[in-house]
Amino acid sequence: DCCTPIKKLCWWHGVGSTADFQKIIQERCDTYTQTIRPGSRSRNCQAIRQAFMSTFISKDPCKATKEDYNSLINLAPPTVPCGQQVFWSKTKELAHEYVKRQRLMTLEDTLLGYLADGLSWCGEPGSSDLNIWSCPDWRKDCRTNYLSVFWEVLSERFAESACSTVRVVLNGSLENAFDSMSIFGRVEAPNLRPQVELEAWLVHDTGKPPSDSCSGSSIRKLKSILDGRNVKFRCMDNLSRDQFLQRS
Ligand code: AVW
Repeated sequence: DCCTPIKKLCWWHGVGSTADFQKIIQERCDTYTQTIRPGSRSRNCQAIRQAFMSTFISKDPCKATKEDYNSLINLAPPTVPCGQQVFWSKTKELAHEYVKRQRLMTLEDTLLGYLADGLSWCGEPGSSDLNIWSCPDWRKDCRTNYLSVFWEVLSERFAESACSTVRVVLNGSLENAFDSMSIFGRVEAPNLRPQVELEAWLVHDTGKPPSDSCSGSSIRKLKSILDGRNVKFRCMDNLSRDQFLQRS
């Protein structure tokens, strides 16, 4: 059994909640609203922290639903100005480096994405504490865990709000730069609105040949998902990391 109670705590296969989760959320929220985007509509960070906690505290960590996150996301929808949106898949660090040099934004540049970036959280029934020992693993325990559902529903809302031209940074050093099982593949690409234009950039490790290209089967699959939604598509390949960042 994956959930043997040890000292009343379920023993899951994933990492436990980040230490000082509440404090980090509050501090990141204050930093974001006061320093990073002071121009943005003033937000109540205490209310956001409380709404975040109440999404998962005291709940079965394997029974997260999208609805659990609705009220939190409605407090701070992950929208960005038209034409500035950047998606990534297996290129997190590169995409963040890229947007820093441009006036562009990833999900982690929106308030909720910024708050949760790299953190882990889960609760347990009958307790008002976070489980700091372990949280459910997507593969070994359950897909409907609070962390996975959070990124899925936030990504869905982020993609639905896209307008004008948006970009995705894909990993050209993988055999399949487009992964239809990733969040970008399952959630973001299929939720782009008609008339949006997606620009895909296939970027490979500097000093190595690329392993996938715009004419490969993975990108054809992406193209067919977009065709079905009337989303325009452009694809740029054969760029090394250095070339990609220098042209930015
Ligand atoms: P992946 P995906 N902090 O590299 O296309 C911690 O295959 O699946 O890319 N974990 C995160 C974060 C984050 N900031 N973001 C996603 N995750 C999880 C949202 C999530 O479970 C952005 F807008 C994901 O499956 C990207 O366009 C995995 O880590 C897109 O989703 C990364 O897997 C990247 O997701």
